[in-house]
Formats: sequence, C-alpha cells, structure tokens
Amino acid sequence: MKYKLKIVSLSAVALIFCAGLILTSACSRKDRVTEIGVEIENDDNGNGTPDTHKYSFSSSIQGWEAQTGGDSQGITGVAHATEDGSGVLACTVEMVRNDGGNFSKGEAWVDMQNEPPAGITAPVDLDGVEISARIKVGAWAVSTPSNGVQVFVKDSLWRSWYSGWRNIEGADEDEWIELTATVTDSQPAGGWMDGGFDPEDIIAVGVKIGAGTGVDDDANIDGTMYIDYFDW
Ligand SMILES: [Ca+2]
Repeated sequence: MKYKLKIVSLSAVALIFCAGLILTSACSRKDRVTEIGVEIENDDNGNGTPDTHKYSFSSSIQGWEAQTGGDSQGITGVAHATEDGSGVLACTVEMVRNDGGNFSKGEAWVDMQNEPPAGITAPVDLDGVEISARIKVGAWAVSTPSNGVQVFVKDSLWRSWYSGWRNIEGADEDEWIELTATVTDSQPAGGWMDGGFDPEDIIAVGVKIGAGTGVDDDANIDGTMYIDYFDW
C-alpha cells in the first residue's frame, strides 16, 4: 500500500511538471508572436512607433497594382520591398517620352472596394480632405523637360481627380518627396478632373508618374519609384 502511494505521488509530481512545461512553452510561443507583430508594425518608421498610414506597405503591397489599361501603362509592375528601413511599394517604371501610345505615363493604384485599408469601407468621403503620399525616385527620373508625379482619386463611376503636376527636379534624386493635395469638386491648378466627379464617393486612390513633354525625342525613362505610404 505504501509502495502504491509512493507511485501515485510520483506520478502526480510528474504530471504537474509536464503541465508546467506545456504552459511555459505555450507562453513563450505567444510572446514570440507578439514580438514579431511589433517588429513588423515598427518596421516602417524606424523610430519605434507603429505606422498608422492608411496604406503603409509595412509588410505587403496591400492590393495595389500597376495600371494595365488605357494610356497610363508606364508602370509595368509593383512589388513589396524595404527602402531606408521602411516597407514600400516598389514600382517598376518603363516609360517612353512622346510615346504617343500607352507608355508616356504610368500609375500605381488600388481598388478600395476589394482592398480597403484597415477599418475603412469604400466608397469614402474625401471632400475637403488632404491626401498625401511619400515617394522616392533616383537619377533616372531627373531630366529636361521635367518628368512629374501626381496623386489621384477616382469615384464609383471611375471619374478621376488628379492633383497638380509636381516636377521631379535634380534635388529630388534619392530624396523622399511628400505629395499632398486637398480633394475638392473642382479641377486643381496643373491637375485634372473629369466632369461630374464626386469627391464624396471615392473608391480608388493612386500615384501617377508622367514623362515631361515638349521636346521631340522618344527617350526611355526606366527605374524604380518607391511609395512609402498613401494616406488621408
Ligand atoms: Ca512604408
């Protein structure tokens, strides 16, 4: 009887020990997951604060794509990358100046009906709201006449609103460029708006790059444009 009791108590000790091991293991797994999650969120700003931009590209392309229709096909692909410690959308630019066809400008954009930012449901009311994007290009994008960049939005009938053209100049080479514009129901200076555009009914946002015009050449303009975020 005494012997049996000893076996029972030894088994109980072994059981408690195993339970402890399992619990410890479960806890450390949870800690590791939490740590990885924090690392991904902090990746973008490089200063220990989470990136709260609508599209931050911290760890994915968030549904963005290259425009493959119409006359704006000069961005031929998008991919996730890291630039200056931040998750970015890397856009492959293959434009042809004075192309006269589909490649003298290009767009990276997202259909928010399918790929909305966290906590957002499209359509979105952006009337009077400032939109912003942070982008970077290299020496390949600097030329005369100047190439340029714009931010844009589209309403649910695919009517467009483009911010004023912003020249890419020598000082911009390898520097982050902040693009900002306030969406309204009128055409901005140097920009474009389709008739009837409704700023309260936005389903798509994007960034455009275009080749400068006014000279008679058909130079290739090839390189990578990085988009750090798109926000409003
Ligand atoms: Ca980013």
